[in-house]
Amino acid sequence: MDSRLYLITGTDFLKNRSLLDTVAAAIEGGADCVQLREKNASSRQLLQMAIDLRKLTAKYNVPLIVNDRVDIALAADADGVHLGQDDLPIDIARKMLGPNKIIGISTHNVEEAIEAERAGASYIGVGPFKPTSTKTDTQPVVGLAGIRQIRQAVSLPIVAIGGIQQPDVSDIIQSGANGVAVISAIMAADDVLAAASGIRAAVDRVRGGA
Ligand code: 3NM
Repeated sequence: MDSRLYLITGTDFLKNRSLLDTVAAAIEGGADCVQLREKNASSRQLLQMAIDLRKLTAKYNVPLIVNDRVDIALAADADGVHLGQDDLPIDIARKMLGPNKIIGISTHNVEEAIEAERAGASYIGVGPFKPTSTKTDTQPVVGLAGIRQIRQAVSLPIVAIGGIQQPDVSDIIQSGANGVAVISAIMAADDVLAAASGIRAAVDRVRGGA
């Protein structure tokens, strides 16, 4: 699961536009993976959003990942789940989802990254890259040095996350991350398509043609 621009939803940031239109514009701009993450939604609301996003992402052939909720991922036939360190363990999620689904996990240091690889994660999130107000209970900032250390410790795809804006992207990819995950840089942008294509182009400039 080698994503270059991994979009995470955040309906709190939407300004008078729909989630589906916003995600579609981000995909048009170059997002190649979408994660449904809505901490304040009920199970029923999450399920509906997952079903709607499944239809949209299928049209673009982009994977859909559900944050935390293996049940919602299964019910909506999403491509996988993204787990936090306090969510279900990877081996249990794997049993529930079967061999072909994507399982990502948030990691914050070398030890967690090595354990994720041992447990069979498909990719790891590494963060927070910078301070962010989007998530309140973050771990200490990892910065470029943290990304480099984790890159040396594991061969899993790395998606950097946390406070990332377009000017950060080049250094992040040069430090060994495969891609970047963003919420506010895209969800809160005035021009979603332009924001996404700017970030995606910055990844592609370091990694080479997509
Ligand atoms: N996880 P934004 S930081 C969801 O460090 C999330 O694991 C993080 O939002 C981690 O792009 C974060 O708006 C928030 O900063 C990312």
